[in-house]
Amino acid sequence: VGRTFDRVWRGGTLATLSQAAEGLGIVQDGAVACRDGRIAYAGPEADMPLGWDAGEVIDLEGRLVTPGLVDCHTHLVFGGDRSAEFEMRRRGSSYEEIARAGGGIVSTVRATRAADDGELYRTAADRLDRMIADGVTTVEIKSGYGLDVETELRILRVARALGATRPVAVTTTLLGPHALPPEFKADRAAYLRLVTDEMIPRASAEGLADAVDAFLEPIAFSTEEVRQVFEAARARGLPVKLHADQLTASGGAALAADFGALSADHLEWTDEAGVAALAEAGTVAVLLPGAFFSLREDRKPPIEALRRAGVPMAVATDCNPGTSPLVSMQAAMTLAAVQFRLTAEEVIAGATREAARALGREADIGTLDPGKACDLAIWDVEQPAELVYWLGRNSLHVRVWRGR
Ligand code: DI6
Ligand code: FE
Repeated sequence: VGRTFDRVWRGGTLATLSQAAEGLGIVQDGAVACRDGRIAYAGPEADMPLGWDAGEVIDLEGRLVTPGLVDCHTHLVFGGDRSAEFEMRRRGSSYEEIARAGGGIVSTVRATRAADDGELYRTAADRLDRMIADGVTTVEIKSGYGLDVETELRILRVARALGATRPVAVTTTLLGPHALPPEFKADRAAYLRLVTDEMIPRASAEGLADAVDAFLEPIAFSTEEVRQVFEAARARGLPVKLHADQLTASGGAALAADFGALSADHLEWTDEAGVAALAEAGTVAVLLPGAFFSLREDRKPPIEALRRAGVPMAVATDCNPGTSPLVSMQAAMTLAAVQFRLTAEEVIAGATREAARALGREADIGTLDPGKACDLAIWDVEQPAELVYWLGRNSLHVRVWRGR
């Protein structure tokens, strides 16, 4: 008879985040066993099959184990940086003013179009390696800084290459309607047609996009334009996500829910009707405290309403050069707890199980349940609450991805 398991981690406290369990699904004196990169067992060590055997047994020395962190909202691949604008904002210019003056997203678009694949890969890989060192095992990467077909597809190819060459799972999202590119200033409809008739079909045909996203704001795209994009995504069988109600109450949450979106993200200006629509649709609310922090916003997402309505809440970095130059999920977790008053349990679930749900991957990752990918984060903390308490302290002891 072959070995029961490839590897077993024992002698620690598990936070399984199992849907069925109470709270974090805490298991004292727990063990996790993996076989072929999948969790074969997760629970009390005492309940492991009698006479089990493993190629390797690792003593957790009492440490806390959670599912690997899932960063479900990043714009990781881009050229250049926006530190100069960051300074302008410190001197009083608003994000919108800078965008209308031709800065903002469009300035990163120029830098991205000018960067070759190698530079896009290298600069994103540096950020990705830091996320991996922070405990991330799955990351979503959006396009959105190309705004022409070739560059948008190039960004998605770089994202796919990052997932193929780094020990992390990557899901990709086409964010064509991120900003209106300068060359289409006089003809918005033509840019929308480029998105619906070329970007989405090409990305879909080449298997480059796992979802489609849009930026619904007066400084970006309108409800009608986003509807066109979402119809085109639906026609290609691609799920949708939406940057919704971040800067204004634009009915983004309701629109996302209307399309059964995987997630509606930001939500600072979402109202009760939007919350009810999200609850009805089962759409995940993705909270992005890095942008809230960097933009010095003062309007918080309707957390209490989301809680009451039972809307699943996820937390992500929104890593992007303009509004959230944040690379650490651990920091995003602390910011979410402090700024949005989320409990430790809500934040840890939001950075694992609910983030997996926001990617449509809750069947495969996000909890310590048999059959799921054996993606673990093993922490140097005594209490789970420390994961949302420390800021700037990397509490990760060891990260396990697909059993390694
Ligand atoms: N909302 C945001 O905060 C980012 N994109 C979006 O749709 C901003 C992206 C940038 O400023 O570069
Ligand atoms: Fe974003």
